Amino acid sequence: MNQSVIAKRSLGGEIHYDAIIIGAGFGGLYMLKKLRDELGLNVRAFDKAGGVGGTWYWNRYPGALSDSESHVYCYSWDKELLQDWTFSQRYVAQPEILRYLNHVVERHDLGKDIQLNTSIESAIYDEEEKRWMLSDDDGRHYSAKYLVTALGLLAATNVPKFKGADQFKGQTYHTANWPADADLKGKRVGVIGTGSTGCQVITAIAPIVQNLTVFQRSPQYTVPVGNGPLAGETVDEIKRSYDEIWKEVRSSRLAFGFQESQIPTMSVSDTERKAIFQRAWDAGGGFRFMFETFNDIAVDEAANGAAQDFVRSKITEIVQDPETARKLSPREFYAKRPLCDSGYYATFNRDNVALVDVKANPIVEMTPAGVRTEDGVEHVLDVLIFATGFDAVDGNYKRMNIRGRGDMAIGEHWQDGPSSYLSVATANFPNMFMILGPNGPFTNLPPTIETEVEWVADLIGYMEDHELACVEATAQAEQKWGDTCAEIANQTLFAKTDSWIFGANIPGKKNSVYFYMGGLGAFSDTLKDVRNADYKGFKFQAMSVRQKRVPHKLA
Ligand code: FAD
Ligand code: NA7
Repeated sequence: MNQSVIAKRSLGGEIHYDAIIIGAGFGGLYMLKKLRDELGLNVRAFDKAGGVGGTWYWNRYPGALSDSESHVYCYSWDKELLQDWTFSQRYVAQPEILRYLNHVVERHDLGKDIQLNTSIESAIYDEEEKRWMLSDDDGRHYSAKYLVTALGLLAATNVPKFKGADQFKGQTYHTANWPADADLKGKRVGVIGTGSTGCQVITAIAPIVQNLTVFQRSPQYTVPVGNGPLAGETVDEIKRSYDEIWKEVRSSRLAFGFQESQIPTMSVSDTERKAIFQRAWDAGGGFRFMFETFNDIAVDEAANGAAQDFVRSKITEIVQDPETARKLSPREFYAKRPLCDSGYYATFNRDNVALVDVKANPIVEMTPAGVRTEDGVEHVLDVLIFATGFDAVDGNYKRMNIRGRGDMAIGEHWQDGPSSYLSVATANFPNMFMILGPNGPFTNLPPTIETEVEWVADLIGYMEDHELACVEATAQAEQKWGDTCAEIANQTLFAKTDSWIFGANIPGKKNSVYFYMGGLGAFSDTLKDVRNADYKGFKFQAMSVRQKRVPHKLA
């Protein structure tokens, strides 16, 4: 932006916008498009990253892959792009998703309104001005009537603290902060963590490193991903059917683009059940295995047990060493985010891969040479990879100084666990709209992101049309939505299993409900109902005469 424009906009030292968006991933980019090009607002998006893409900018570790199928892991709103762009595989790897998002930015000329390498440190609501006042890590100040936080659900890294961490002389990398110059070829490498990311990185690097030590705290159920190029006819068929595909996706529970099963697991014979699991195993896909096979794996213990038994039988079949197979076999519910992989269990048949069960034999410290476990063994390493996941959902909110009405910090407002009204708003934080805020749908995420962005854009449009100064969720509406989310989540086995989905992966984090598990279709219906009922659960304030006379809106 040229200096004279900055000077013109800078009234009290800050640069004024109608709306500020934090985050330039799937959510922030679409929000920018909607607010700028459809509502005509003066908008700025910020990201601390050096490029756009969010998740796909940061997670550059070997093997990083979206396990949502590529034709539904994209935007649906640019119909021409759906026809023009062809993903190379059924599931696409990080570089291709990043290329796609960069292409969207270029195509819609979004870049000129995105400020990269800028971390927003604080966002404070000025009740008198009815504006958000923001500061970045360089001491610059901004203000906006609307604040949209698209901070990412899985974006605040979790780096567990180990005694002696600063003594380690080798390299340490977190998968979500992967350096461009990381070189693992021929190195002695350790990986802590066997979640989705751990499974991907372990499988990808095993063939190139000298030796790999996997520090596993919890074994995982994972099924083959079944990746590969899409046949030309399949691509043509998808492109022809996109209207129906999105309609189905948006009204489904999981938004993954497949028919969710209606059959209870125990309604078929043992033989038939195994055949259904086997077909799903052969076809690939973690969410498909859990939700396309039967309709009750996530809610019924016996059904869940059948799925567990099937995966455990595969581990025994694949892994040659019985002790390694035993360690790799989970015993708890199959009720974390369902994983899929490109040969994870078979990786443990390699001579250069060792598995350390750190539940039975915990890491006691990091040493200058590597990692020491309780049995006294020092695992000598050149590189230690943290595939230890994220402080999910509210992590990035707590890392910023966000203050709403009465100077209330968001951490204080969420001291009993994060909450929201419809995932997009929270009481006491007027004109702040969250994309993928707490208690949003647990789904393939781009369709949920689009649903939330479109709804928020409608609400902002409504406010502009009606000359409203601010909107805020009521505490009662928020409480009721939280109760609904808890009621649904508590019917699932996910609630009985420790993972990031319930905040159980971070020591000291409140184990509570972070998602609406009623599905995207039902969520969208609720959003429509709320809008049609004059935004019930929200309260509005009209603009004062002064606010009407001196709008901050600048050409
Ligand atoms: P993000 O892409 O996370 O973007 C948030 C941005 O906000 C980041 O760039 C961050 O730098 C920025 N930011 C945060 N705080 C600040 C601040 N204070 N100042 C400035 N900038 C800030 N989802 C699926 O549906 N299917 C998948 O297969 C899938 N695979 C995944 C694999 C991995 C390895 C990971 C980590 C996530 C995966 N996800 C998947 C989830 C993925 O995060 C979402 O699908 C989607 O990319 C989220 O987009 P977003 O815009 O909401 O957030
Ligand atoms: P996850 O699923 O949270 O996995 C993190 C892994 O790291 C998991 O195996 C953890 O074991 C392990 N972990 C975490 N802290 C420690 C410590 N202190 N010691 C040993 N092991 C530890 O994160 P991912 O990045 O794999 O995936 C998150 C989502 O991002 C994923 O679902 C995709 O949507 C993308 P635990 O299971 O807690 O015992």
